[in-house]
Amino acid sequence: MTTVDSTDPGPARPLLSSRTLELLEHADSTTLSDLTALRDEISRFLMRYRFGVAEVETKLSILREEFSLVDGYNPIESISCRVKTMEGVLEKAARKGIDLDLDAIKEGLSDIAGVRVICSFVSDVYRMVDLLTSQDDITVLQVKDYIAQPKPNGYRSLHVILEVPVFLSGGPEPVRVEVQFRTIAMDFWASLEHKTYYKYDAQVPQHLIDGLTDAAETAAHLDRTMEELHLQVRGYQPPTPTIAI
Ligand code: 0O2
Repeated sequence: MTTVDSTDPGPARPLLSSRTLELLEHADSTTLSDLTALRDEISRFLMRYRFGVAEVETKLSILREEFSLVDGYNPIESISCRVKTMEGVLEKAARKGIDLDLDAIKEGLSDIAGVRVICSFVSDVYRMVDLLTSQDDITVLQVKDYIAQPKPNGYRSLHVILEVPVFLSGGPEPVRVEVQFRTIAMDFWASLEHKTYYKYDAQVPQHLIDGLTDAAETAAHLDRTMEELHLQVRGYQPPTPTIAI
């Protein structure tokens, strides 16, 4: 009888593919040093975005904690961050017809660094956007308000593309970050819609498209209802409807 050791990692997988190993075996020293320089340049390029994301995340976390401590109320449910992989960056640059040159990519792509902020209510979305974008060191480059004007498929969120300075040894460098603000309901919808498009490779059956459009309406309605209830819990009295005589 054979026993299976669950801690056994199994046969070691090579770090590099056999094709890469073969190329490296036949590469001369100039090619190798070129490859090393390229790797270092890419690491430095992506590093700035990681720092940019960290700066924005810190600003949001400070606001979140201040609200919790002072108001006893938390307008931010969660904050998540990601920096695209170099593979993802190159794939998107190629798709958008941007030269595969780091300066052109820096100019042409605004979502290499991304932060997603999930708020409790729509009013919190706008409050957090204001509090973040009014900070002195933040430069707003673009705002896309898909809450005020949802996409035709029902997608709702508020996107801000901003620049935040990152203080490196050579001085400050502005880094572009895309911050997406949405409510829990909007996020729930967007993640299901994303999974659906991924599963069907964009060939989504019409009944699912229709279902998603309906669900977007339901999510928007839920956001409105939850906000009204929240205001009542916080002591706000909705105006009494006037009766026309
Ligand atoms: P990922 O993996 O989330 O980053 P762009 O393609 O970004 O240059 P666009 O389409 O004008 O230009 O940008 P927009 O409208 O600001 O949307 C960018 C991001 O918003 C997307 O990133 C998604 O994260 C999200 N998004 C926009 N529209 C939809 C939608 O209809 N459904 C869902 N689920 N998400 C959406 P990426 O690059 O597509 O992917």
